[in-house]
Amino acid sequence: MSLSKLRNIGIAAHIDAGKTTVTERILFFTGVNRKTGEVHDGESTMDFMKQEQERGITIASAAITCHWKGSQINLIDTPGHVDFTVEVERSLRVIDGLISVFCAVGGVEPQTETVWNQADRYKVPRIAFVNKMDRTGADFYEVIQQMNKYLDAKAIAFQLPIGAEDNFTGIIDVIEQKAYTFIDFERKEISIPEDYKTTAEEARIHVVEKLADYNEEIMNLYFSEVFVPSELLKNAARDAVIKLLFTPVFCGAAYKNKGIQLLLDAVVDYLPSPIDTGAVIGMDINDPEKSRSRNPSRKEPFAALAFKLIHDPFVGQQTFVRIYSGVLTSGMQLLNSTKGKHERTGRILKIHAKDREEIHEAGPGDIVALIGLKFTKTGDTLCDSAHPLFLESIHVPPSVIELKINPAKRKEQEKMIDSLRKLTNEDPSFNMRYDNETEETVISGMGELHLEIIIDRLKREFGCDVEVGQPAVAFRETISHESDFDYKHAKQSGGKGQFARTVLRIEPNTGKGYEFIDKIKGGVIPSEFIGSVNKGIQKTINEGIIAGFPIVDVKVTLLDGSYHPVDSSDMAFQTCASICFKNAFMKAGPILLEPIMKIEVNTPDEYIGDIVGNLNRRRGKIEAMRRFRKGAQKLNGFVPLMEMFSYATHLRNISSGRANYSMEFYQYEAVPRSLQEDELKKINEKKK
Ligand SMILES: Nc1nc2c(ncn2[C@@H]2O[C@H](COP(=O)(O)OP(=O)(O)OP(=O)(O)O)[C@@H](O)[C@H]2O)c(=O)[nH]1
Ligand SMILES: [Mg+2]
Repeated sequence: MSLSKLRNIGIAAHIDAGKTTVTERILFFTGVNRKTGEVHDGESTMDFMKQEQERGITIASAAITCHWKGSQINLIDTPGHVDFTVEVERSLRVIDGLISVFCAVGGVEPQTETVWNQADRYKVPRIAFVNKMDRTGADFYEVIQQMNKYLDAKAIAFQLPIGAEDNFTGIIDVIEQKAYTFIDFERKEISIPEDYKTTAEEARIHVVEKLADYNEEIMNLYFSEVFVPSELLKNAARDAVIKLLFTPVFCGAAYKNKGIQLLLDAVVDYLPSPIDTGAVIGMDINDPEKSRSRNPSRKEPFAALAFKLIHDPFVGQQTFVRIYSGVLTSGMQLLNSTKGKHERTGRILKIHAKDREEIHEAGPGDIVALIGLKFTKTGDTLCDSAHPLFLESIHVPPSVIELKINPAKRKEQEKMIDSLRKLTNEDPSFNMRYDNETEETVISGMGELHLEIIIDRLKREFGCDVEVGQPAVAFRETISHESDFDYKHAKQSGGKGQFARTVLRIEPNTGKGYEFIDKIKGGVIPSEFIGSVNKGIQKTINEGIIAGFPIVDVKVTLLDGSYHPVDSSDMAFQTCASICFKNAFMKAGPILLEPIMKIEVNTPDEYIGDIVGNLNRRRGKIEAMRRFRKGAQKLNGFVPLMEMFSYATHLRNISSGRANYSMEFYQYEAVPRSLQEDELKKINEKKK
């Protein structure tokens, strides 16, 4: 198959918009499945995890391959719930095109905006599908307006719905000026209904006008008032989609089997192949200023990105990679340039939801799972060791909720840690740490649901029963100003003593993480111990100082020091640096950082006063309020996560269950000075 016939695409949207249902119907209409499995019956092919089936939601992204009109489509279905946003992130990183799904009633919802921004970040061309046209309140034109207003999507209708809600009976193809209706599982061409003729013609003129902006040939025809052929319009539209200039909008009702075949046509017609996407641009491994590119060709050196790890009880660890260039064969030696280590690929598998097929070779554009990799993690580059490069990694949001976890049976401690480690390998937004003071394991993730799923998986997949504490906020620690400290660590206890001295300067490094600078001159600390100093500091950084939370955003400069030819050692320098750093930290105005969340509340008008009042009491900041439906408003703002536990119940009580909300991480901010003292006391008391 020619690469121009390949479509690597994803499907993303707000929770419940119908992504999985659209995917299921795609499987059905392309002949992969003989029957349609419903998400709410726990019978979809894509949502095959037990936890997904029980809850009727998608948790992990799943991939499937199908064929349509001579093209091969590799499709990744992603979850909509904010807690699993890293699944969207990694999928967007490796796909060439996206179907952005909208609910015809809900329009642009909070997660739609998030996903849209993520797709912008990875520059993924997209088309829009307005689903659920059969639902009460469905309004195709309103959704397009919202896309333009809130997403700046430059959205244009490429289809028009015939009727809406219960009367949604068909779809008009604007470019071809054809109409279709859907009977059972068939689409049938009909003539455009009389009362839609003018609207349909106007819609086509609108498309022509828009495309004239990007295409000279169309512009000339338009000005000479000559009919613009459909083929020309489609080619120009394809070009504009690939250049991210605009978004064609399609519609349907997946659940009612309406509009899916036309959506598949649109995927083939408008979304890019790896050839259209062109060369992937990476970085030279020695010089980040120099770019290195790879064309999607079998003749180029091998380059691929690992984007997902799954622990499979039958085949062991599966590492999913997207290949950009070159050829991969089983047994081949590769360089993991991110880790600086060599890897040998074992078997190569093609994955279809939960089934797998072994293949012996894979090339540009392929998405495959590799067995047998040892060091590779999500976001790592795999490449030809003779032609190394770094590819852009994957953005991972911080984990903001944590809880303590203990094995139900004491002797299962090791098994629990081992299982948790496997889960952290799979999911970069899930972390674990050991609290030295309380001698307990603490796990952290994106939200309460995220951790609930992890605990459920621990039980079912790993047979590991655990006891957990209450979810709490994952704070961070940092400093507010610069400070220096000079510390000498000297111990003489019988035989060989310990000696090390370090002088450290620490400064705030907002948003830039941890940085270590070595300014030692004249070998006053031998080079072999510089690494020990860094290691000692990093250990302390992970453990925290004022409340046991990881320290972020500090720049540490090693200014001076001294050593002893006999008594100095790696250990002595680690201990010295750690104590020196702790002292400098305490002098530098230590502060506690708390996660601030972006919140959106949808509510009928009558509750708005109570909701705003309540959010204010939770230290919330309201940014905007807008009407999104008659008698209902959307409220946007920011709130500290710490104040938001039990908010769901509260909101239900205030609004008699009629308001709903969604929340996602925004950024870390300092806990207000007036609260820090109290908070620290609470945290440290809990540990006792
Ligand atoms: N009326 C109507 N319901 C639909 C339509 N498409 C999907 N649904 C229903 O909406 C619910 C959610 O659908 P899903 O396909 O699971 O939505 P999703 O976007 O995959 O949800 P997450 O993966 O959890 O974010 C299910 O009960 C579907 O049957 C549609 O076109 N019309
Ligand atoms: Mg889903």
